[in-house]
Formats: sequence, structure tokens, C-alpha cells
Amino acid sequence: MFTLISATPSPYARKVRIALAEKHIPFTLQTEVPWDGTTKTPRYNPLEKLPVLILDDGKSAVYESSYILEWLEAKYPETPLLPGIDQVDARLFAKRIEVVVDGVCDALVLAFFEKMREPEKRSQPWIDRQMRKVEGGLKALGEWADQKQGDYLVGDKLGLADIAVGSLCGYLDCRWPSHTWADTYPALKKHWQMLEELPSFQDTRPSPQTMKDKVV
Ligand SMILES: N[C@@H](CCC(=O)N[C@@H](CS)C(=O)NCC(=O)O)C(=O)O
Repeated sequence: MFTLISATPSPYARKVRIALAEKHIPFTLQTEVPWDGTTKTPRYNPLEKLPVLILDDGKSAVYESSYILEWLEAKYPETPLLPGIDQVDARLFAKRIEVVVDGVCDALVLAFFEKMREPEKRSQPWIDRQMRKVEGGLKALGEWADQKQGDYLVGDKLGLADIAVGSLCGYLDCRWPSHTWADTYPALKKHWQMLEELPSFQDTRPSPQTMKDKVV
């Protein structure tokens, strides 16, 4: 059976957990704090980040959330999470949405740690730079949510784009509760609330973690 190294607030790990659930792939959940010295991520991922999907042999691993999703789609095409290869534009649009979501998550993580520095070491221009990316990405996602034709962002089934967007919104709600995204982008909020009703989302609700080690 696969093992997934995951963290409770991580939007990247949640994407993978939801994809595994939607594809009915059993796995053991190994929850860690990736920022602490106790994490096993460096044993499997040279980039020292989770999520990491450890394969049946207990040694080989797949890492980087977008690559894990691509790997799962290639190896377990049943319950597809992307439109078929004959629907090139829809497929690329779903991947584009994931790119924006991952970029927003990356910028949020960088801003989060910059804010943790002692005030005299903190760079406000750096935080502002990251938050511009966050606002730009959320604006694009808000527009796409507003323009969706049916229940889902791409096509007529739950897919990668919904999973990525829902994971980001859940992370914002958990780690950035004072951010105003839900008021600014009501269509995005509505889409997220619909997704949170699904069993695979209900089973993976994010929660904060406490870091023991000093990171910055
Ligand atoms: N691009 C990576 C980002 C993963 C990531 O940043 N994971 C965080 C936890 S949410 C992590 O493990 N950080 C530890 C570190 O950067 O040292 C992905 O999509 O998997």
C-alpha cells in the first residue's frame, strides 16, 4: 500500500489526498511537520518538501504535488481528474488553473515565513511582492469561478482544477482567516463551499500545526 507524507494545513498535500480518495486508491496517511527536524521528507525527496507519495516497496517515492497528480492520472486513469486527451484546450485550462493555485500557495508560504522574522529583519517589500502575486492569482481564480458554465470549473465532473482551488481556499480559511478573499470573490467562495460538502473534502479539512524548530 502507498504511504503519503502529509501535513494537516498543507494545500499541496490536500490536493493529493483528495485525488487519491476520488480515485479510490488506498493509502496510509503519515502526518508530519515538514519544517521540523523530525520530518522524513529528506529521505525521499531531495527538495525536502511534502507531499511525498511512498510506493509499495517503501523506498521509491513520487513528490511535487502537480507531478504526483500527473503520475496518478497516468497510472490510474480510472476516475479521470482531467478531460480526455482529445479535449486539449479543456485539459490545458485545468492545468493552467493548477499553475495559478500553486503559485498563490508558494507566495503565501513565502509571505507567511517572512512575517515570522523578527521585525528588524523582516522585509516589507518582499512581503508586498508575494502578496501582489496572491492578489493577482486570486483575481484570476475569482474570474474563472464567475465564468464557470456548470457545477465545475472545467467540464462536467469534479477535476484537478476544482481540487486545486478548493485546497487553496481551505488553506486560506485555515491559515489566513483575516484575508478578505471570500468577500471580494463571492463566486470563488460559493464554489469552495460546494466542494467542501463532498466526502473527499470533508475527510481532509485542514487544521493548523505548531512548528517546534526555528525556521527563519
Ligand atoms: N511545489 C511543492 C510545494 C510543496 C511545499 O512547499 N510543501 C511545504 C509544506 S506545505 C514543505 O514541505 N515545506 C518544507 C520546506 O520547504 O522545507 C509541491 O507542489 O508539492
